[in-house]
Amino acid sequence: FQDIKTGTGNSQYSGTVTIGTTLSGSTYQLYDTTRGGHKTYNLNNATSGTGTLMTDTDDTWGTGSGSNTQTAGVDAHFGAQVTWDFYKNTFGRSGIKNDGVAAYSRVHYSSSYVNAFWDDDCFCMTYGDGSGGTHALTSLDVAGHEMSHGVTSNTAGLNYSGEPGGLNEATSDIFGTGVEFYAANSTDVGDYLIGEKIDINGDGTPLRYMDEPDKDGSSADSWYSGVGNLDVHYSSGPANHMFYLLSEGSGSKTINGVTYNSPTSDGVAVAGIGRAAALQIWYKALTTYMTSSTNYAGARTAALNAATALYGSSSTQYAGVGNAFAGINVGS
Ligand code: ASN
Ligand code: ZN
Ligand code: CA
Repeated sequence: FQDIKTGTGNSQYSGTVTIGTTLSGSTYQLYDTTRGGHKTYNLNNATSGTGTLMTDTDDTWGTGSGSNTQTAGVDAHFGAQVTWDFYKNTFGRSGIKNDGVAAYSRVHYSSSYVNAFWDDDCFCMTYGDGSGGTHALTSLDVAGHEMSHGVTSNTAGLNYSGEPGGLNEATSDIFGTGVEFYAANSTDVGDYLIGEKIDINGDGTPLRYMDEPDKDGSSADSWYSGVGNLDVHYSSGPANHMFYLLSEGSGSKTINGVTYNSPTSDGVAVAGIGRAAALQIWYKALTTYMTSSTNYAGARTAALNAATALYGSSSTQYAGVGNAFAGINVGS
């Protein structure tokens, strides 16, 4: 028989979490039938196929024998679960294709692989174990980032190069951050840093900073002609920066214990409209107004159109979009 269960997961990055599982016969599976049928598989260092569906005897995952193997599965399964809930409850979107069907996740890809990636072809998520196998790439903002690539593919379809590529990457950072804030548990309080838990630089610093992207030494803070020649993970900077300014405003601000100091390109102070409204505007811009070739100027128009549709053209939200884009040197 099959029975819907909620297991207990001892994760690496999100504390002790409740995860959707299934009891099949006398074996529990990482199979969440309440969220589109999401399953988490163990690749066991392979680089193709689906490996084996992760199973357990008592529905308490990540402790006892096999804990090292199970831990990454817990984080990946939880990441897909929170990402599903975030899109459903924030935007009314039911899965990556909005068809009620979940993707699946694969952990333990290759050996000490320092990346995670979404694949449109398998419609699946894959996670490496990280350098030395100690920091799997399974933190919540990374999971949300990667699965948001699937949402972008199935909506605006932003090309993965030039300015559209930067907007594609920023969209994943924006919604990955939305997922992290949405979780709001004791270990995922939410921040405007990307990958702060996976120690990808080996010195405890995050991968990216949305408040001031050039703090990573490579990302652009603001738009300039030629920004599209950067790697898409650096040309994302201006859009990440715009989203921070739109949400929180410029200058110094401490949120959940992290202090940010966000500049504007022209030195003119910008007021935030709040993260909730900023997320709604970016989602509507992505799903209604952007196309595969949208560049930074087009993103400004798309976001203004979204603000008009959601709040009206006389709204503080509409004005906020214009001000935030001005703060990254787009429009005026
Ligand atoms: N983790 C990377 C990303 O989502 C994978 C890639 O390069 N596409 O950007
Ligand atoms: Zn990405
Ligand atoms: Ca983060």
